[in-house]
Amino acid sequence: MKQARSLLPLGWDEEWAEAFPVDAPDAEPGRVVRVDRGLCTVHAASGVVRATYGGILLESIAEDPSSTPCTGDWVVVRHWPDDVRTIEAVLPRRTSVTRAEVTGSSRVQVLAANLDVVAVVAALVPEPVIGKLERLVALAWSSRARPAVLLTKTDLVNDAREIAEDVAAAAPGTDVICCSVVTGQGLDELRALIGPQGTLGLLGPSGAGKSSLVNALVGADTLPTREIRADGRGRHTSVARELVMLPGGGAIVDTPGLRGVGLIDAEQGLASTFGDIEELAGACRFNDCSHTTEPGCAVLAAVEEGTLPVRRLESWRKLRREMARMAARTDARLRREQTRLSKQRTKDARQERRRRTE
Ligand SMILES: Nc1nc2c(ncn2[C@@H]2O[C@H](COP(=O)(O)OP(=O)(O)O)[C@@H](O)[C@H]2O)c(=O)[nH]1
Ligand SMILES: [Mg+2]
Ligand SMILES: [Zn+2]
Repeated sequence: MKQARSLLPLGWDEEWAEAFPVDAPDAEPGRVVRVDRGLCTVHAASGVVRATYGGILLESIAEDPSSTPCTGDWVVVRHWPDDVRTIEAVLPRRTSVTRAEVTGSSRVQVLAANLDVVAVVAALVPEPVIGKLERLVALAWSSRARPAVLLTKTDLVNDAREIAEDVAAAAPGTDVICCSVVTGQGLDELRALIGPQGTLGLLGPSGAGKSSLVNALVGADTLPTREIRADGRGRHTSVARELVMLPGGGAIVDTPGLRGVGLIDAEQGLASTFGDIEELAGACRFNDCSHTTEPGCAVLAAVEEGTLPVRRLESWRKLRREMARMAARTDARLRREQTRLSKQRTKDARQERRRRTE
């Protein structure tokens, strides 16, 4: 623990120290700051180092790609006599923001790990689309970190309160903070939310103001911000996810524009984001009520009474459909793999028989 004192502002604590699997003079803990194709920048106890993947780690990556180090991971760094550094292991993640890998695969990619707060960032101008926010809030919940919503650019609107109230109603149990890097509004509140040892992750489309927030909290221009297009949308550039340390402790991770975010494991997130609907569903007459046409449906009754906005029910349905699609894709992949294996076994058995009769 003593040698890791310099890691305290990055969130190192007793629990991490206990989870650290080795006790050797050439091994030390560190936190991954960024990853560039197999080469990690790690903030280790002894300073910032660059490290490649060690043999054991490569083996476990081959078995399970989600064990690839990502920004925010706590890792074991080994120092070799020739000054080479390798990452030998990734400590079990407390939280992780994941997305499904593109094009039909049901594998997940971990975008950032061990975030304490995951904030969905949306600009007040143009006015945020609640349905899109709800999706990202569900993703934030599914990370197991504390979710928050940051409504940026308050300096551009007369009254942010009404929008903030709509957002708060759509995201129960979530801190909603209105902020501006121009006036400084909300920045103290955000700083307090992170605390001296916490890590904040930012999720949201490009142009929302994420990099500007990082720069405002760091107090220097560390990340490039981009001029916005005339139509108000940000240009798409992919930015490396980088963990930036904050003065006074704590850290912040700016994830790039999350387009096509898949929802694996979002079931839990969905239940939290739509807690009101899940609760109503408990009062439906039928256990397997789909809340579409069934008699005695408490969800439909609430829509009828006007206590549940129909738009909210629609968002919930849309997310459910998306999750069902993802689950089906996972099943299809499993089936394909099973078919391939059983074909291989038949072939092996045939060869074995032939070999015996020869
Ligand atoms: N007026 C105003 N503009 C902002 C604010 N925050 C960011 N912007 C502008 O919005 C644009 C996108 O910001 P940026 O931080 O690059 O967004 P990112 O893509 O989410 O990282 C830039 O032109 C910023 O100057 C704010 O609080 N007020
Ligand atoms: Mg940016
Ligand atoms: Zn129902």
